[in-house]
Amino acid sequence: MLRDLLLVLLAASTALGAALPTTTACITPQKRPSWHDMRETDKKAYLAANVCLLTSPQKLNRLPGAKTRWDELVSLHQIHALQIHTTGQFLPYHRYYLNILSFLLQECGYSGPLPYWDETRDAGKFSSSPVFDPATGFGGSGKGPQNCVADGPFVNLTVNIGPGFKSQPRCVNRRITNALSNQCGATQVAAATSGSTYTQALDAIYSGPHLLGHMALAMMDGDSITSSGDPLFFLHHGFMDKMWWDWQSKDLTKRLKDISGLNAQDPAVGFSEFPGGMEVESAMWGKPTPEILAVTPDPTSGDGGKTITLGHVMSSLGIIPNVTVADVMDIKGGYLCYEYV
Ligand SMILES: [Cu+2]
Repeated sequence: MLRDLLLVLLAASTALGAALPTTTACITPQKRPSWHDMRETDKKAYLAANVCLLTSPQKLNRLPGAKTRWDELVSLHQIHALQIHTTGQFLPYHRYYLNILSFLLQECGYSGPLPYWDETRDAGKFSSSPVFDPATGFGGSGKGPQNCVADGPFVNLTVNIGPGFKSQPRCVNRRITNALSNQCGATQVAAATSGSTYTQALDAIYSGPHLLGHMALAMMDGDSITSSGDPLFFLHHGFMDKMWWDWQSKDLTKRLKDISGLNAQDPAVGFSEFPGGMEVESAMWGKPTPEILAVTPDPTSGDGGKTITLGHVMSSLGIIPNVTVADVMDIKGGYLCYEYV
């Protein structure tokens, strides 16, 4: 009798617990368009908000070298660089990173969707893409010894984070190489999203369209640590995020939970695209300074070991709340609420 009563009480409390929402439901996903398909007014509003961040003062007072709000975003990438490249964190952290930009743009009055760049439409001929239009795009290939952008909205603007682990004022710079951009075509994208496991998709996206796109654009001196200084970075990474989602969408039941890899670089490997491991690679961009190390989060947070799990905690160091990998696995899961069109 007593046991039956306890079972009823237990069932009732479980039902109550289940009724409590843990996150808001995603009813109307925001539609993220390719740059090609955006209205001119929306393009201009997006670019203006980026310029606003590049020219607004920093707010956190704790990110080394950051002078502007934009610098804080770039600094986050610098601080996390050795945790989020050539590791299992690559795709989830950059998805979260896009969401941080989305939040920051709202501070500058832009609440529209983040655009991405469907690079397959411009593969092999990046420089003639509408993305680089001087009036309604990001401006074109840089000029002069520093490859500073010479037209478009980011002319004469300064980024104070980078190169590498330094913090020095630099112009927004890039150099487009059309021949490398043919690796971002539909065939290559299909190949990058054809694997059956997260590890396969991660490696193929990272070493394929992601890397070749970076090489074709050489944003911020082609620097792996701080290439997000060029606002164009987020259009390229929107495309990478879409690629991951397209891969996930082929088998959501399995792939919304499929995560694997390390949560920080293996020192013997470093960045997979460079030989020699971390020590040799540090000749290119230096090592994290004591100031950077002082604010670098523990890469094993939420994992309890060196392997990334769904419980892995990702940090924006106070720009927006920290989240777990589980929170960003589904772009329509509630914490995130968008789709690619
Ligand atoms: Cu990155």
